[in-house]
Amino acid sequence: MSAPAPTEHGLFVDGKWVLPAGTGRFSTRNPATGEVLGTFVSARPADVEAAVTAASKAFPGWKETPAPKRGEILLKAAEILRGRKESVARVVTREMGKVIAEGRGDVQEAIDFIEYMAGEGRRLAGETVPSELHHKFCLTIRQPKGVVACITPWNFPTAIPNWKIAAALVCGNSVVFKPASNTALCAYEVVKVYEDAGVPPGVLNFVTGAGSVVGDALVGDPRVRAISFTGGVEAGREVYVKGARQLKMVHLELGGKNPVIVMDDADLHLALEGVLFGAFGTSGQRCTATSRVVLHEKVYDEFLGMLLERLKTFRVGDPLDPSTEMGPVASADQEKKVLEYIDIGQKEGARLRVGGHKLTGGAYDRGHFISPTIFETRHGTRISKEEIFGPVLSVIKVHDYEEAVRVANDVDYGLSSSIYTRDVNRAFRAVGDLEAGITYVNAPTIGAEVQLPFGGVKNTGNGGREAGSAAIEEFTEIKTVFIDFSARLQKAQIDPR
Ligand code: UN1
Repeated sequence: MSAPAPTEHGLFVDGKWVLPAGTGRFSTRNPATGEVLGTFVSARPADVEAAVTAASKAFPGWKETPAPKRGEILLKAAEILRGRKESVARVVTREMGKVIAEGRGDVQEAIDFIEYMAGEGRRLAGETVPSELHHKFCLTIRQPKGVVACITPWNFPTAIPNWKIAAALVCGNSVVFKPASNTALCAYEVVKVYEDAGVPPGVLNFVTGAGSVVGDALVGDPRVRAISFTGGVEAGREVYVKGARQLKMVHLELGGKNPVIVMDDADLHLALEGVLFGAFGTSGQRCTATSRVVLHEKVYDEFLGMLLERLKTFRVGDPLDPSTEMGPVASADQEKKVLEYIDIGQKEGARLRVGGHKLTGGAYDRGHFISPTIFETRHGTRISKEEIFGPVLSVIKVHDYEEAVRVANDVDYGLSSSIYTRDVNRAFRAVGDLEAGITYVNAPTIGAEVQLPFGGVKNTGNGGREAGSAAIEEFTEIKTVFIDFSARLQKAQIDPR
């Protein structure tokens, strides 16, 4: 039986799906099987320009739409996505490779956030403060920024686009959405939800293609007033620099090298489950993934032994099979990069304890499967400091809490962090001491909830946060308003006190 031809998906511009003639096409593939899933347009700069024009035209009407009404459309989108949860989760798993429970989690995170943002339609609060003068009101209101670009990665192909799109929309912005190419089908599903929920034409536009062409054209278009980007550090830096030339607001969410500190008084069984989930969940391809265990010397041998023992029965395979614990990595490029890092680790003298190779034979041969990998290494090696974005965990021995914190902090990133300890004083100290945007106590580095701000310090970003209340900061301008009803000229700072 031959497979059905993959469906061709267009760009979504001004409320219409368009397949521009004369442009190239690209396809997405299942990283577990190699199956082609969909074909998409490699948009040209002119196509991006058309999308920005549509968004510019639609902006005034959307801005004038009462925010609670915008929220209602979002609520509808959340309902629609909930109805499609299983089918979209399967698209996530087939296109990106995370196991089906995590595929469902990805979609659930999207639903949660859209719902949360729908409620913002009835808040979007400013502040009212006293004036130093008589008969004068001082207040702030929140206004949309205008046309915003949402540029998103492949590792959370429904959640992260929605973190951006739902927040941007409820705040009254119009959006041009550019997803990672290898999860374009997931992105298409996201756009369909908003189309079906009744977002007016031009308010949400969708362009696909290479970052170097499509992303570049978007970032360079002077009509795009803000850019929200999640991805790698190098691409993020380019977006930041290019956006800066036009003084755009650029929001960056970049890498991580997230540590779990396991202290000598930790519940080791709890820590074991947390480290495994943090390191090998989503095949280690989360910005929040646990890529280092900073392990107290007193429990070093015992905990490492437990990790190695548990990995003997760890099931890597078909991500659609509910009993599978880890699927493939997301693409041939990822596979190459992760294997290169494994090679680097071995060359720099780290001790490979388990894994360290591509899985082959049978169904493995069709996909990009890498065995869960653990290195023992001293702090300072490249594998202990650089983001790998794959199922590779570095275990580092430390002498005491102070050294653990020093090691945990001595990297260029600062997204997530964690400590396992039963000592409440130490736990609270760690909350203050760990240089990261997120700290967990007795829980893994992954699993952030949407109603809280998400983001990090150092090279993880440029200071902003998304999700939670921070999402409103990201997508609005504050207007400060003075209303003088004294019917005379009053002079702040100058009138007699
Ligand atoms: C990411 O990897 O960029 O906290 C996002 C988590 C998820 C989101 C991760 N809720 O792991």
